[in-house]
Amino acid sequence: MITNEIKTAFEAFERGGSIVSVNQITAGLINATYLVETDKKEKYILQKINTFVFKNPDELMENIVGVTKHITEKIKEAGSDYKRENLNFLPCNSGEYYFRDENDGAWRMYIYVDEALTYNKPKDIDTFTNAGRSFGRFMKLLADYPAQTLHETIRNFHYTPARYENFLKAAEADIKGRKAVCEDEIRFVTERKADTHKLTDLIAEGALPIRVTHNDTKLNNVLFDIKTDKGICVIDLDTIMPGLSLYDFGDSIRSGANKAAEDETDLSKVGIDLALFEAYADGFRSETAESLCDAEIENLAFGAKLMTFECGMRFLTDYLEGDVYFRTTHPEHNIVRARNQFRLVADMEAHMDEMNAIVSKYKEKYMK
Ligand code: GN1
Ligand code: MG
Repeated sequence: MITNEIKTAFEAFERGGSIVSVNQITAGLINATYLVETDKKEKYILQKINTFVFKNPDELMENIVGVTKHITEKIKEAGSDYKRENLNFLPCNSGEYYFRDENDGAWRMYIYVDEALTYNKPKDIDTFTNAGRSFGRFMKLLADYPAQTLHETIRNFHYTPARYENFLKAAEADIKGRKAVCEDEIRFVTERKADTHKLTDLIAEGALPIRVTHNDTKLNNVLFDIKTDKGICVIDLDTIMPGLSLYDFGDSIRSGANKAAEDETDLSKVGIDLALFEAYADGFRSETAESLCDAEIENLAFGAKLMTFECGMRFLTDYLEGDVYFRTTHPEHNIVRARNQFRLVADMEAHMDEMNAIVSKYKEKYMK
């Protein structure tokens, strides 16, 4: 629907032409995303930034513009098509890369990548290998980007010990009176307290390198080519921050190698698909063969478990706090998601040896 606020925001980017259609894309859980088509047959993605989640759009866009420009240079050097293999953000009439409307809404716009699609579930094994390649390549393209210049767009985003503290506070406050129905889930989390600081301890010891990472590597954050089914580029760049390779590997496994969707209610369908785990490990390692150190490789499988655990804990926290963060479609949505993620964690624990064996296999294949 072409609302006045969408029209005003679009016009701030001075692309000329008038809007002929607007379609909302609801795959993401955070921002409001619209595909806008004009009478000049141009297509754009117009996004209203969720400023409850991303409190500082200036810093957010500074990160994104810096990183996408860097990637564009790399793609140009390689003689490839940066208009397709990267997101191209547009400045608005003030020269800034986002527009503030009169109600304090923050909007940004980039050129729509045509003939592309996203998957919520891998279509087949190859799709997921290609997703691994795409996120691996993304990390590689940013290997020489100065991580210390990036703003922390969400504080402590994957700092799991802080997520754990927030969870404890939410359970303690129990402002919605929901604690009684999730005692089992609360126990599941507290029993795994030791896991929450395993990676941060390794960072403190200097054993794991800090890299520029995407941090939200859901399968549906990769654009695939309609014709070739190869990954074109990665999207949803809001959480690019200094991080661990294990976060990027781990969140992809969490979201794409689950046998079921993250909000499947029938928990008997939930579990780790080892063939998909292997496919992703192969794709990711093929692009990171040169860069990952032994301590990273040794923790890839654990990273998958930790990202799943952390996400489940975040869903549970949001449920306890009254669904203020993630987009939900019904009151039980967050607790359903939390139960689903914890089932996946338990299944990964049962298959940890197999997951580690797969990682070792690809360690040999991509030996430096
Ligand atoms: C959110 O925006 P989207 O839907 O790609 C969330 C991720 C969660 C994911 C769970 C900024 O990702 O961290 O893993 O939902 N993004 C943010 O589906 O919090
Ligand atoms: Mg997304």
